[in-house]
Amino acid sequence: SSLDRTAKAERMFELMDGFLKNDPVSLQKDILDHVEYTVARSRFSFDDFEAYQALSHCIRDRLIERWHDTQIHFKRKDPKRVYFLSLEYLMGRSLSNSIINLGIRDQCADALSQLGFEFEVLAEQEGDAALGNGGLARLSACQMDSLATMDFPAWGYGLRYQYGLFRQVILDGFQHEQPDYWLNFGNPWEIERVHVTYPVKFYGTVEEDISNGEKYKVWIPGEMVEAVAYDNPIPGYGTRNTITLRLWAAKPSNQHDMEAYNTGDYIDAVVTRQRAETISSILYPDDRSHQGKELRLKQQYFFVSASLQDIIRRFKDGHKDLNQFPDKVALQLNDTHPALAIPEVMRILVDEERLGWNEAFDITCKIFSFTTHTVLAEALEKIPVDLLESLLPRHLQIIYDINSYFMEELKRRIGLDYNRLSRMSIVEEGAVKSIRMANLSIFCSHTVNGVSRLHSELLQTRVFKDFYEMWPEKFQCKTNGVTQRRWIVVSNPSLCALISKWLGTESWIRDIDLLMGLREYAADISLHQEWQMVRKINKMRLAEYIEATSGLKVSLDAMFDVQIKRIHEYKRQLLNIIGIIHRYDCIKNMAKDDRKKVVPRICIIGGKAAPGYEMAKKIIKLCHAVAEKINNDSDIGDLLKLVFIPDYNVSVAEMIIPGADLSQHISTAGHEASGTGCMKFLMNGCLLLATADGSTVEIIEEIGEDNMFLFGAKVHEVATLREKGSTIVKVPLQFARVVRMVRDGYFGFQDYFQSLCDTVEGSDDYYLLGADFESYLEAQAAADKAFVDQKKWTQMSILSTAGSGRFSSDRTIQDYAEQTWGIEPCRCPL
Ligand code: GLS
Repeated sequence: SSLDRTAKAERMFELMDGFLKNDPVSLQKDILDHVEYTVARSRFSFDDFEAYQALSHCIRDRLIERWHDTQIHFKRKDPKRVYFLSLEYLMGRSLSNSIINLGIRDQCADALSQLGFEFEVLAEQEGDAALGNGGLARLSACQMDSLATMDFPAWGYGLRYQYGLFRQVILDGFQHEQPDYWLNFGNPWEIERVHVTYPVKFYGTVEEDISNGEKYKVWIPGEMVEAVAYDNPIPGYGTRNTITLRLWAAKPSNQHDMEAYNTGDYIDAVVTRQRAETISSILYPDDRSHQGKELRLKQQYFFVSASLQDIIRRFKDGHKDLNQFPDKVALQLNDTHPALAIPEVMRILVDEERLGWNEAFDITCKIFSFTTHTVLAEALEKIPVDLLESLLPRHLQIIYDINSYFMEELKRRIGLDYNRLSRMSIVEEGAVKSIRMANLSIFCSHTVNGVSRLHSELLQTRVFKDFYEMWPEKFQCKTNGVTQRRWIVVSNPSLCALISKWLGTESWIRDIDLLMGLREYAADISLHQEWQMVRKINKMRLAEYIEATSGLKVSLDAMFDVQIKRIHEYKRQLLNIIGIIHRYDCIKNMAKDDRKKVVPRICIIGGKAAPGYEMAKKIIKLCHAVAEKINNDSDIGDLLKLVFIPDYNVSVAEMIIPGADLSQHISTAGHEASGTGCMKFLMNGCLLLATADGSTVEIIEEIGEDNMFLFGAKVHEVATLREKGSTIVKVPLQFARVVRMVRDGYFGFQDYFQSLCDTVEGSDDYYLLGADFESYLEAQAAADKAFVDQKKWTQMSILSTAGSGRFSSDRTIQDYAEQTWGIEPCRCPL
């Protein structure tokens, strides 16, 4: 009986001596226990890495307690839940973030120092969990933190890749990729759930059957793979709530293939089964193009199928009527990567649950919402029909059925406008017949959103115009945000303390709007002094890192000018490098006296190029070639340095961002859907040099144009500039001069750089580097001028942090919860 169960639970709790304690002595004991019993080292002799492992397990135990309580609480309350489906999560490190969210940072530091260890040193032992490419994947991680902190009943689902994003190694200035086998030393932040497994089917045929006089389809699969759950507890800050990020790993199915074993080919049979594991083995490193590869499609379906089985199992544990599904479940598609969930839900409802097609479709359309993260039509995912037909034959049929229903409805509304029908169709005819995953997602979701206001407008007026005109009410905007827990509290502890001191509270860590309170002190001299001191400490940390990685000594008085992000032509790292060459050229040609007026700069660039993206790789090489020249020119001295930071990742960002004075977000207007790096810099009081693209447009509204350095063509001007080309574009002579220097081999590798130069000259300058150059230089000059006036600069810096509240992922998640998912907080009692 339930009474017996309660009594038993109480007895067990007594035996356990209650929850784990967080005073330094208890923590020390637990750490030492883990040294001895988990890491299996002697408690009298263990190194930093072993201490990190033991500490992580000690923290993990505490996470698990809260996580269990949260899951039980959710189960008891049975609220509507949101399931966030994403193929990528860039979690970075977990240790610091966990202890901060658990609220035991100081106790841990004390416990460790008494054992003779330093917390910061141990935290450095942890590798990054890099299960994603860039902004999209880090956004998922930030949103998980906000979902937990704000007590929402949420689950994240994804893939547990064995190889994360490649490591970038630079040899002779060229990028080389090396595998990131991140699980080599174990991962204390996950819990393997050997009993939470589901079969996932592939290939085979579809047959028709008749039952009770009704025809229905049966998918006879040709291959079966097992999905095993790995749970990553995500702790909220200032709450007991700890939610689950469930990542799936592929394992050979336990269903024996008797045929193969009977024929005696045992070795072959085992080897074939083992191949199943490749499904979750590697993250695709290209965030730009989708090449229609079978393995990628397998990954997508594998994760979607396992997640949906899990979600439906949880729903059925307490509910019988599938018509209630939309009252209990919201499914969020993070880009089109998980869009196969749509035909999969239809397949389950129609083929397995035997619901009628219309009823099933009605349920489907009520549960899905879709976020798109791109502006570029060419980046939209398309799956070749041939591929889908062989891998998921039943899903292709369902997609065709959805499409014919869609086309009929369209014809009713717009008549026989064949051009429009073919533009909107889910099926693209052509040389390679394909499925347009975005069209499928829009038609079958109740809401579709962009990730900044500008992006959302572009979706309505350009990318998905036809759809918007048909269903304007579906379209929403959810401007991205980042979590202040990781991007201030974890990565910039000195600034965190300073903010709390001046606001007289730590509440801003959960209630970010309070940051606005800093505006009141923006001109206060004593805040200025403390602010500058904090900035200096962070610059010192960054300078040490630069010296350690590149051997270059840099002056703390120089302006640290940073551009860190994936290398893409549209992000225009090349514009930055051309600007640096121009600056170098100017200094070289200056009289001695004039040089005294030059503001010294340390230009810092970091980012990975997709392995097959040739131009991006050339940009990295050019950066190194230019750095080589400038940094070894004694005539220039400390006036200008260029550093490329290798292997950019989340933890490198955590160190760079707090130490940056200026950061560049200089994409050609209309190309960056949102950008989230700019928000992290803003929070940390770094000034932005930016184009009016993506979320910067909204940043301008918050902090005012005067507090940043804005330049470049606006979105509405870009098309005209491209169309009219040389008739209206004024490319300054300095630009041509710099490109000529590169072409003439001033930085070596003359032949290699020609094709790169071709991309920015004349009508081939698609991203308008030439057209924006003059205005870019003006913005740079304004930044130099402001930097000389440290009082002004500091005030701008304070106002940047003060105005960053709107860009917290807490605000984004609140908007999704209210406007898209219809979910409420469900707070676990303390
Ligand atoms: C991206 C966009 O390119 C970014 O502008 C955006 O900030 C991010 C998160 O919404 O999504 N889309 C993508 O495919 N990778 C990204 O980083």
